[in-house]
Amino acid sequence: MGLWDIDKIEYVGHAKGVEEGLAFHYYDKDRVVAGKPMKDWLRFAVAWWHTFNQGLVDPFGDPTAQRPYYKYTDPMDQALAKVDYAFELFQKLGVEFFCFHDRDLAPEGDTLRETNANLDKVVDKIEQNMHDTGVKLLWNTSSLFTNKRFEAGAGTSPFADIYAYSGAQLKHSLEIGKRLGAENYVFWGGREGYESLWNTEMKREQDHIAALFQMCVDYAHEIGMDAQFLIEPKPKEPTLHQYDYDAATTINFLRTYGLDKDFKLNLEGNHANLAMHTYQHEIRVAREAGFLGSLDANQGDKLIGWDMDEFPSDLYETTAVMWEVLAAGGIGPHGGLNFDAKPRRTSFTPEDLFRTHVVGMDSFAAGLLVAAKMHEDKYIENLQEQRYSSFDSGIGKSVEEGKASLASLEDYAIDKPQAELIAACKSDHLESVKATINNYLVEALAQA
Ligand code: XUL
Ligand code: CO
Repeated sequence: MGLWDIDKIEYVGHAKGVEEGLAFHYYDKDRVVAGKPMKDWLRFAVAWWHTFNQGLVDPFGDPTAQRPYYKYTDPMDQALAKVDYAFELFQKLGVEFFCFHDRDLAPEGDTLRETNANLDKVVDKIEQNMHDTGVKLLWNTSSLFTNKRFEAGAGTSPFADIYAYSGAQLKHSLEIGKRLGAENYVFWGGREGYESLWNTEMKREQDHIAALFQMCVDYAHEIGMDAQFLIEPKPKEPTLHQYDYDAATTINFLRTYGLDKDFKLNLEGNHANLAMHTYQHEIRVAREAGFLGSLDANQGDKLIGWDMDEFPSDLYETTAVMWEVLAAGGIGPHGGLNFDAKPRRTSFTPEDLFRTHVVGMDSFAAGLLVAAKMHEDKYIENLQEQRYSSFDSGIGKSVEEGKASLASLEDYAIDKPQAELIAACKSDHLESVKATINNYLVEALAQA
């Protein structure tokens, strides 16, 4: 049976009699939907930090996770053993990508030189496993927030030694990305922000981190690393206010510093909620501005204000996400769905790691099926076209063609009676739209 006491997860359709949670009912990887196999729309990835390292702690409690490799007590032995467990899990789930932070893989030494040497041993083993299995690296990243030296940030730290260390750490991380053929490279600035404006020079900090990003772009060109660079927005947690607050703020930052040609965004469901947005909102903003890069697949909870990193199970949300993805023709140039998610603290067995991925994969596969049916019928496209149709001719058309002025708008509107203006507004029957979306969910899944 291998290292994990579990069989390969198979697609069973609507078959009964399989153990619930350990088979796919919707994710049929080679099934063609909207012109592409499901696996190519979804490009699932396992997140090393949650799946292999997360002990299932919360701010009030000890870890509860039970993992087979805890029998290796030496940190380096355990780090190397995890590689075997990881690649077997990828294959048993049928996931073709993974993601990691440099510090997820190996323990730190006293100097960066020692730390890099530990890391390289594990990367050697990962490279061999990638070669043997065909599993690919969706993205890697650098943890510039875990170690206490980053207490006040990395690229925005007020301490030049920490800034220099961060650049040095990034350099090696980019080299690893190139070596492993990373499709993307992510920057998440969990400590790039402020706790108080009274001691913070906000613009100076942003100038510093923009310069660091530019150095990364330059170094990637120098070594021929062609991964798509991505920034992952999050408004807060752990830092009170993070500079990459949401998609719109981050796009503004990239344009301000001339980095917009080299970066796109990696958007996460729970981060969107912390910014008081929906996941769909963040994806729409990025998609329409040309910045959709990749997605961290997780969900939050209405009842709690933290980053819960729950595995996705909300079909309404996965449908909305996949509707946007289909509208974009794909997640991004090299994007995928990375499960930046962890089991609840009460789901602590090794088997729960499989169950959580299965629900996440099946929920996105179901969302894809529903959204594809909506696109096939052009349901939303027609609805939106109708809603804005007054801009297709007359005064509306003159606005869209850039031919309108305040004077021409005045000419048009000055003598219009109130009754005519009210008659120009049409009810959108929004509740019926929502009911129709519900019908799509029920019917598309029943037919799947
Ligand atoms: C934290 C988060 C990170 C990034 C990578 O909320 O999402 O795990 O995805 O650093
Ligand atoms: Co994330």
